[in-house]
Amino acid sequence: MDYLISQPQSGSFNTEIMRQMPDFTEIDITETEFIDLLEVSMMPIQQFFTYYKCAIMEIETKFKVLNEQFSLNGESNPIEFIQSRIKSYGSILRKLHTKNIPRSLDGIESNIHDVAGIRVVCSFVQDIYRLADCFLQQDDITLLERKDYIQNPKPNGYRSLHLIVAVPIFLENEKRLVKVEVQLRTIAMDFWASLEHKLRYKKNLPAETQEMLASDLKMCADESSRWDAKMQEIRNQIQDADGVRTAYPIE
Ligand code: 0O2
Repeated sequence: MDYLISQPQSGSFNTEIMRQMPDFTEIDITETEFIDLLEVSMMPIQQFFTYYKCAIMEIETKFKVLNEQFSLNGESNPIEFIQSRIKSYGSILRKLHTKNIPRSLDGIESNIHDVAGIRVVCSFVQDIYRLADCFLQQDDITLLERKDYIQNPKPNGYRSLHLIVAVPIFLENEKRLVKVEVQLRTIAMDFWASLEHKLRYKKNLPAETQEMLASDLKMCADESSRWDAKMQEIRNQIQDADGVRTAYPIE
């Protein structure tokens, strides 16, 4: 699923809901009544996804604020771009199936942590850790899980810092805590992950070709990791020369 602000898509999830609904053709109701019934049935699902959209807005704003604040210290903005997405119904259903989770809104809420996803892309690795620390210090953010695939890349070469957090959203009569997955990466990590993602979903390639491409991608991942380190080193030297370096150790 591409990271953009996107509406939940219709698809297999809707098909599943429709399958579980009574056969209205066998009930004596008008088309208008049918549409009304359908709207009422869909409402809890729409409401459910709206909470995630609101949580995305909250978190996106937090990163935009940090981006502005960093630039006040005479540094350039650390964030190159932010993307977000609501996980597609198909992708949610696949995860429910793989993890043997009940197909219900409760099942999704409790077990799928990346229904709402935000990707924060920076130029430099140190900015990722600095932003993550500033973000996690905010008293309305609860860290549920941290996976550091930068310090510990996946065997295929995937690198990113993942934070699963809970953020409150304030509604008319209630406050709800909503889970969001934040992925922080450099431009190089993002470039690599987009290409690798395409390979992952190419099922029609011969196994031999898949293996060869995976091995090439691993080499690119190692190379891009070296680039990130070198670019960071160069930036540190430039900042030292300008006297604006903010010492920030990478963990
Ligand atoms: P999509 O299409 O981005 O939604 P968990 O969520 O903890 O139960 P999971 O899903 O293994 O278990 O968590 P993990 O490994 O932290 O991965 C979550 C997301 O990170 C993935 O979501 C991808 O967006 C990204 N990701 C993780 N590993 C890789 C990888 O090897 N390559 C690429 N390109 N992206 C990766 P989804 O649901 O897989 O996909």
